[in-house]
Amino acid sequence: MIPFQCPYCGVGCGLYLDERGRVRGDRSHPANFGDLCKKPLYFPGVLRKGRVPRPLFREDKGSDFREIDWEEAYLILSEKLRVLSPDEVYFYVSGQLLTEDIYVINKFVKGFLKTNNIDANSRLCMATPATAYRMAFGSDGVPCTYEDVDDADVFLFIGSNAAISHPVLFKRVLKRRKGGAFVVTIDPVRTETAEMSDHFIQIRAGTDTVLLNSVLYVLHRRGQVDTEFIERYTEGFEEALKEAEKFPPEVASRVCGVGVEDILLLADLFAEGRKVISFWCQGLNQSLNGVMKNLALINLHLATGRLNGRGCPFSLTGQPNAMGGREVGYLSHGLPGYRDVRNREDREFMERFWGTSGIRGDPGPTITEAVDLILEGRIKLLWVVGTNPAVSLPDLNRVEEALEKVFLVVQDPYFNDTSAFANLILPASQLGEKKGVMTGSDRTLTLCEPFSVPFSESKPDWKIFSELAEVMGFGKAFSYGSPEEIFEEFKKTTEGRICDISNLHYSDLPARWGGRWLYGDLRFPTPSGRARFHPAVFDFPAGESEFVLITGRLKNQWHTMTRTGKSPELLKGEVPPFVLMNPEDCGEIGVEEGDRVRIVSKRGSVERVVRFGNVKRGHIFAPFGYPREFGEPTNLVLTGRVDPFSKEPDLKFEPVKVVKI
Ligand SMILES: Nc1nc2c(c(=O)[nH]1)N[C@H]1C(S)=C(S)[C@@H](COP(=O)(O)OP(=O)(O)OC[C@H]3O[C@@H](n4cnc5c(=O)[nH]c(N)nc54)[C@H](O)[C@@H]3O)O[C@H]1N2
Ligand SMILES: Nc1nc2c(c(=O)[nH]1)N[C@H]1C(S)=C(S)[C@@H](COP(=O)(O)OP(=O)(O)OC[C@H]3O[C@@H](n4cnc5c(=O)[nH]c(N)nc54)[C@H](O)[C@@H]3O)O[C@H]1N2
Ligand code: SF4
Ligand SMILES: [Mo]
Repeated sequence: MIPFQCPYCGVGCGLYLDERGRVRGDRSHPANFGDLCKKPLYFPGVLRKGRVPRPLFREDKGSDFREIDWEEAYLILSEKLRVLSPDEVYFYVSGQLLTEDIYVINKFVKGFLKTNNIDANSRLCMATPATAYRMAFGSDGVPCTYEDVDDADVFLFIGSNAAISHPVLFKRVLKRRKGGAFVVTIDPVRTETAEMSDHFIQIRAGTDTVLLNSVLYVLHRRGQVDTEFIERYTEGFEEALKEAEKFPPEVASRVCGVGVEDILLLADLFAEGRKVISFWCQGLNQSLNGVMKNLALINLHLATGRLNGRGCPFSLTGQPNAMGGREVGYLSHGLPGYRDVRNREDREFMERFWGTSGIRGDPGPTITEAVDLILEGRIKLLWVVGTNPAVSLPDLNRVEEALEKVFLVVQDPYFNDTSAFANLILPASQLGEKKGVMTGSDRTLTLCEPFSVPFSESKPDWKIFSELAEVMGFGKAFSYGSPEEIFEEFKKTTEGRICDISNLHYSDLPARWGGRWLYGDLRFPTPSGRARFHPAVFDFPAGESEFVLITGRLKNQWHTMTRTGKSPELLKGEVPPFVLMNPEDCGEIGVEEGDRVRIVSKRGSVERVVRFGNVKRGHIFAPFGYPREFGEPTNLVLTGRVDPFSKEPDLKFEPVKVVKI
């Protein structure tokens, strides 16, 4: 039995390969107790399909690639990195790498190249909840764990289609529902999750802050807030309430397009439920108003004392190791052990620890800012590891221009849409071919054992960076003999921190940091020791448009389909690229199911086949992950305006027109 964590969603299911090479759920794993969904079943079958066999290079993007060996690849890279200034290079990494991989890359970039020009695809995903958690509780990290599902009696899914995005966790909730728990879903689309809920609130996209403020208003008016909890453990309630008072139910009902009774019901559930868990994901995160949406929801938990044994605001992690990335600090401001480059003590600690100096104190640009800097000619080398920005970043016409312009290194197991723009393609080994850990949504670390030798000449990501570091003369700091040595080093950076894993060894995993409840004693790592309310300000341009385009996920496909898209079983029903539309909206513009339409924004347009669905009037829903092999990527249409606090792009609200072809 070879155990590993599922390479797909953040539920972090423990899996293993049986004697016949089939993927099974690990009964002893606390995230899934043997359960699993369909996607990983087909992983071994695509492990070796369409892989990059060896390093490929072309100086000039007009010419063909030539095969090179690793030695030449390292020489090319070390030469480039020597000639360019630290501000002229940029690294874009991923929540799908192993912790050991990201730790080494982060150390290489922030500690030794001495630049904070690094970001991760978490910028498009978890930057918002990481920001909101820190604002409210003083630290990032989900306060409760999956165990808390098993005795909760009210579940809220807001901006989350967990039935397809986090299926095993959702099944755990459904089990509770059978036992009498009440499930509410809030979404502009009647999703799979909504279908299986007790109550569905079809909200107008972008307006959650108003709805949640209104619930706080009602709770307060009815005397249903937990005054004792507020006084003893929190601060800032009055200011938050003042903001909420702008939104009586009649007002909120109009702004959000929901019933007054929906708002009252939510208030009742928060007031009267025994234990209330709110799950949220990208419907709240990927929004211009994203951090405020998150805070408005956390405010409700604080106002009703819904923490620990009484509930939890539970941000669902998207990628399998985005939590590990947060522990390692891979965003442009982070350092290992939940440290921050802006904090001098944190920098000094890491400098001593790494035996280096000069870690920069200013966060680097985010990935969307880096695209601008490339176009301005200020970033000249971009190194992409484990993400596919040519499909997944917003405003793709602009991204394509930047990818054309920059010296592009793509480190990936597979050929993908981004490597089509590359100068240098580096074959990475993937999960199943390398050892290391990942951390799932509820802070559980799982050790992934390899079940195959690395494909062709591919190497684990940590090894590529360590070997380059040696060529560049960073020497001893990167002379790792195994991933375990890296883990042993990394874990020391967490000693005494909230994410302390310093006493865990590979042999102890799966295990979780932070205990069952991160704030079990209701003392919070804020200066005052109290959790903080924040006024959740609704600042969202209403804008006149024919339709609002929402983008999101497919049930059986993983993002840009480099693995799941190679499996015919998983493609069934998910191609050709489609758009979900309300039949009445279709009637008004003379479109039938099966018609082809063009979705047009200020920035670009894509062609899609119409499917009827229960989408709120005036909204349309399109999956985003299709690579060019299947049609035009959805993100050609998106503008990429960002939340001012988290700098996460809004990928869920694009004003568009729909034109019949
Ligand atoms: N099958 C599958 N599962 C996945 C992934 C995958 O690619 N495929 N990816 C993983 C990753 S990285 C992530 S981040 C997660 C994402 O998981 P989810 O966030 O659950 O997925 P999305 O489809 O992006 O968006 C969720 C819902 O938000 C709704 N929504 C849009 N705008 C609003 C709004 O303004 N308010 C509210 N209340 N709702 C809104 C959408 O209609 C959609 O139903 O999934 C993970 N799991
Ligand atoms: N419109 C719109 N856009 C979105 C979203 C949305 O909801 N709407 N969601 C956003 C979110 S939440 C996310 S998380 C992103 C996801 O967007 P991406 O990160 O671009 O999507 P993936 O297809 O998961 O890309 C992962 C890449 O890593 C490679 N890979 C897998 N394992 C390894 C490894 O071990 N090493 C290396 N080097 N490479 C590896 C895969 O082959 C693949 O090319 O998309 C974002 N973009
Ligand atoms: S629920 Fe998520 S982690 Fe679990 S098997 Fe499915 S994709 Fe993998
Ligand atoms: Mo994500």
